[in-house]
Amino acid sequence: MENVFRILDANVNRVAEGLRVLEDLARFYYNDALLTEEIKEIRHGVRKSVNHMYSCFVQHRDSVGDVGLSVSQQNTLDNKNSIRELIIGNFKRVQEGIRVIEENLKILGQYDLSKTFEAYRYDCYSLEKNYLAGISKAVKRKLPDTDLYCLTGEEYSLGRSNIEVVRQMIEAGIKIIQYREKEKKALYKYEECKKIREMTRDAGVTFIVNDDIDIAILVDADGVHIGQEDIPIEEVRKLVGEEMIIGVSTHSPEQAQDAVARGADYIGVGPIYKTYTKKDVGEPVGLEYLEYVAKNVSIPFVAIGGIKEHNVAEVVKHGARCVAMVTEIVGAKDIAKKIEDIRKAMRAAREE
Ligand code: 3NM
Repeated sequence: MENVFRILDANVNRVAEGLRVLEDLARFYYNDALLTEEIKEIRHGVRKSVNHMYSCFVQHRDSVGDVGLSVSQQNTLDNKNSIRELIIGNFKRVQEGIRVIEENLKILGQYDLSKTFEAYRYDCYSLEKNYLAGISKAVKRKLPDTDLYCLTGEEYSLGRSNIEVVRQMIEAGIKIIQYREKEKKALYKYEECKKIREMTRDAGVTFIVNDDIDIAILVDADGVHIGQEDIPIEEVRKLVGEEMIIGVSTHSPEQAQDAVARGADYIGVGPIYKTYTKKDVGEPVGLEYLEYVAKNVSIPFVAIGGIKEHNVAEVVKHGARCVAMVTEIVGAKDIAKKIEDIRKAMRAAREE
């Protein structure tokens, strides 16, 4: 019977520590005050409800003599590859720990207290659901609410490297940048993305990698952008997890609805005008499709394809809050001035 206290002590600590991990992620990683408060309440509740047995717990504690310690230090089953896995792992630990407490309290004849823990376990099940939904919201928050989305294109960059062009984009205050290079070998793309990831992270700029899911994962990009003939969105999600942004190029209302239903975080809408930058893209879809998306699509969208300083006002007037450009920006002699002029034109169009 004495060792029941040892089991209770170990599990109360396990539960409270697991809850603390979850609480700190909610607080410092996701800045979610509501979740933080909910978890804290359960954690305090757990500690308080066994307070009357605390001295008994400590008396029976024998961490040095714990036969499970060396086993746990040797196995790698506990490795966590993502924050999502860390969250799920800790919820399981908490729920299992509570179950052990419930059962052992029954042995001690403390049925009412056992019921209290059963209620905590159910609270944790619904908390886990809310927590995971909260992560998806956090992903959306990483998509900046911004006017200009810039893409690289070294062959149009007047002899400047992608790194140099990205540096100038960041200096000009661009908040989202996509690395897009169709011709380079993987090694060079990887090296460039690694560098751009560093630069964008330092500047608080969202970084998206086109097509190469492996590179996006390896450099810890904020997102990946895929086309209609790439791996299906659900499969990409399995690879990148819940926290990475998935953007999808769409060219028709059907494709837009399909991308939303399958879990895209934002869509590209285009090509609005004729473009020679994307080699395999069809004829322009025009402003009509853009208007459709502005009225009917609830997730963020970005207009793209042949957009220039001289026609950006028209795009804004047809419902685009964010526009993406390749050649107009990377091909400008003075990138900062070009960005400033485009922004001026967009502001004027919005105010008209
Ligand atoms: N995607 P530029 S059009 C990368 O319609 C890309 O999905 C498009 O380049 C689409 O600004 C496009 O030089 C190229 O026209 C955009």
